[in-house]
Amino acid sequence: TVLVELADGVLSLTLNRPEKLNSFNEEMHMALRAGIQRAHDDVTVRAVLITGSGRGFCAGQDLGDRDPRKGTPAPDLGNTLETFYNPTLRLIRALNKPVICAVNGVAAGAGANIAIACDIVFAAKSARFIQAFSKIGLIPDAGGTFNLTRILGEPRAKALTMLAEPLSAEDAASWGLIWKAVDDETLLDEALATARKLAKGATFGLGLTKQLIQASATNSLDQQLDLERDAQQKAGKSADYAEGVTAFLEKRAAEFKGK
Ligand code: LHQ
Repeated sequence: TVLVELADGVLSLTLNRPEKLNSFNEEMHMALRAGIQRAHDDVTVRAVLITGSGRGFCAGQDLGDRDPRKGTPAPDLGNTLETFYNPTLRLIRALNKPVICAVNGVAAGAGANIAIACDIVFAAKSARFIQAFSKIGLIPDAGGTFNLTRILGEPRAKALTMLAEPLSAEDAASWGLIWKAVDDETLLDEALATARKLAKGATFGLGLTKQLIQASATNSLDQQLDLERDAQQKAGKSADYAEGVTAFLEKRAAEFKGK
């Protein structure tokens, strides 16, 4: 349910249930999580690329997994989040390596919010982001209430989630919700080129940068200045910093090792 490929330091994870628009069943949840866990554990992985196969990126939870018409008791969705979605969200945010997302088609419900939780998001111009939850009586999960509100502010976060109207890739980019909307034909090449470039970069420093920016959500300026001091101290002792300065002085391209 998830295609996994490691090349040039980039671990590509392709959601692969195209006939269901890559909506999440339990197997796909566990496969995606295993992929991101591998990125944590494997030092040869220096960047991650998440995309979807077929015409969609991800339609959120597979709603065919449970059918209220069959009279089954209401499922415990809190448990579903705690067991399946929240660990994946936490793993993406905790990973000290850049996570690039290539949104190749519709991203709905938790599928939209997992995309938004990635570090650098490209979307095909034909892709749409739909906060579909309100249409079925649910709340925006997978970090949606946190990320949408921080990125867009309350007015847009509330309208997007309550109205569940599709947001085009170009609007998502102009609203600052994603990095770039690109032509459908070039999406994967551009996202992969970016992932490869980052994988060759000073990834130790990139991991610190990611954590600092995420920490700022709940910190004061004073707390961030303290964090910057401590992180720069670590970055300053890294082999990548020594190599970066040496390469600059020698007027050549740096060869970073990610440590
Ligand atoms: C699907 C799905 C799908 C199954 C398309 N499931 N089959 C929820 C509950 C539990 C715990 C915690 O969290 C959550 C979080 C959530 O993610 S809630 C939100 C769940 N997702 C949705 O409500 C989106 C449902 N899908 C749609 O609204 C549409 O399919 C979109 C707008 C995504 C795409 O529309 P179209 O491009 O017109 O495609 P389609 O509707 O024709 O879908 C293609 C096929 O994929 C179709 O199957 P079929 O056999 O008829 O060809 C759909 O039934 C299937 N599919 N989404 N979530």
